Amino acid sequence: MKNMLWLGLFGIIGMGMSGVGQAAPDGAAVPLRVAAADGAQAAAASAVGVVQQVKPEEGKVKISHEPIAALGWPAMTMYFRVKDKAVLEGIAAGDRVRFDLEKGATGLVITRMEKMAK
Ligand SMILES: [Cu+2]
Repeated sequence: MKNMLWLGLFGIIGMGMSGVGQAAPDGAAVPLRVAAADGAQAAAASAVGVVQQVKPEEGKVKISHEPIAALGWPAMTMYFRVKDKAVLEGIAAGDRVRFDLEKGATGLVITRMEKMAK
């Protein structure tokens, strides 16, 4: 995994230096999200899942999420806390969502959530 990432970075740097490379014809040049770029931020991850239950008054949401590689988590159904209850506005059970996680003082919290096309 790590080796592949480094190879990828080398490839991008190489293209930049050659001055030739725009996007590769086959679309291989997917923009890398380099998490290390903002090292001051708490470790964060982005994930996708389906909302099972929303508890706005408790600031909690139950999500069946897909695997989260950045955390080494498999797919599972679990409760998350939200950093701010406003995150849950307009969110209902059955919604497919993309959400961002941030490591706070009391564990992981959801900082942002958006509905996806079903
Ligand atoms: Cu989980």
